[in-house]
Amino acid sequence: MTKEEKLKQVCSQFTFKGIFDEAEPYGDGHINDTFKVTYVDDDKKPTQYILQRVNHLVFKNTVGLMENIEHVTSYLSSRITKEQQAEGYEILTLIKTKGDKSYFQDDEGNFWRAYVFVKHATGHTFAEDANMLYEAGKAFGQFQHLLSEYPAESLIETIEGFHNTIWRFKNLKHAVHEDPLLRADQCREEIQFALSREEIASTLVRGLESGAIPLRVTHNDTKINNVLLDDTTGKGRCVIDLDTVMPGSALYDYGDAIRSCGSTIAEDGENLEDLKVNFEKYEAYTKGFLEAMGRNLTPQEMKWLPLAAIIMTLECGVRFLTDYLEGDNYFKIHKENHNLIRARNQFKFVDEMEKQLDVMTEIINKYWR
Ligand code: ADP
Ligand code: GN1
Ligand code: MG
Repeated sequence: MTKEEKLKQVCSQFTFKGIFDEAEPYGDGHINDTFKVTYVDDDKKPTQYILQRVNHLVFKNTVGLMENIEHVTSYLSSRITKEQQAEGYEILTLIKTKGDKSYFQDDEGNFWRAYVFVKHATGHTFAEDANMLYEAGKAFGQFQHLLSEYPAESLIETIEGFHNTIWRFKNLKHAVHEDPLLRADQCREEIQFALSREEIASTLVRGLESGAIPLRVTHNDTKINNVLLDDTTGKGRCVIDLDTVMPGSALYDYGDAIRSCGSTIAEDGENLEDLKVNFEKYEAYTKGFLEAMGRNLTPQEMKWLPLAAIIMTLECGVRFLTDYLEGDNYFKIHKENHNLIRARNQFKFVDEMEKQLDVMTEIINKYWR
């Protein structure tokens, strides 16, 4: 069976309307396999859908994960305000299978799911325009605000210890020790950079443990291409990639977003001398996020926002470096040493933010509400 025939067969399991026309790979996520599927009606009018093969090596309890998404999306749909809808903001919507389930498991054990395609909107991997980041911050802030009363204990942890930075460092040390591909010698400086910051990196995890910051329902993967922005108005249209929605910290979401959009170059850019904090983008995202979510945050959360940006960037660098040492099993790579390039980039960003912590704090203070 060709890939196209396989996709067509999978599509036939879902309640898509019309006749299958085509399926093509879509987006540049690092985890799942995503396809844009087109169906046509009798007049050849096309309707698009998103079809995804969930990465079940990453998400081991795929059934529990799909239950999380079902519950969270239906809750969000009941909470979204008329004003938000009027502004074009929408909730990601699952499309059921013909057997009325939210996923289809094929005979090779792969899990497939489908979503309504959000039209005329884009998830930007690198946003040039600061206003886009204001809109992205507002959308992620609104998302978290809408979930602020959701019972966190009813959600499963789709990846155990996902943002447990203490555990992430343990994994790095294990990978350095095992060094299965003899890659450690090539990145001694990066390993040292990370390990010298191990103590500070545990601040958020310890803060949750001690109750200094509250546990909330959070997105946990607030990379900037996980919010679709309207192609015409630039406004936030839909928060996507809900696989990691689970109990977490608001600081994870803020910090991870700054990690992904607050630098002058892309996540895998190699010209590190050009990598600086882009304060215009930093401020735009912060303003949007705090306008939507600031009222919910405690003083301790507000205080730790800039530190969270540093910690989440460090954590991601540690994850890229660990994956590089282990043989690139987790993140999709598109060139040689891709994960090492990404790790170096994240660590340079950490270094820059450490030098700019005072300026970042001043910006937070401007929007403290
Ligand atoms: P991954 O976990 O691999 O990042 P995502 O769920 O983020 O997977 O999807 C990958 C990409 O597919 C996104 O960055 C976005 O460009 C696109 N995408 C996902 N869902 C939709 C949707 N409902 N409508 C339009 N585009 C989507
Ligand atoms: C992955 O799935 P995607 O591409 O949106 C990863 C994030 C990382 C990010 C780095 C489930 O995000 O945690 O921060 O790559 N998602 C998962 O680009 O591990
Ligand atoms: Mg994604």
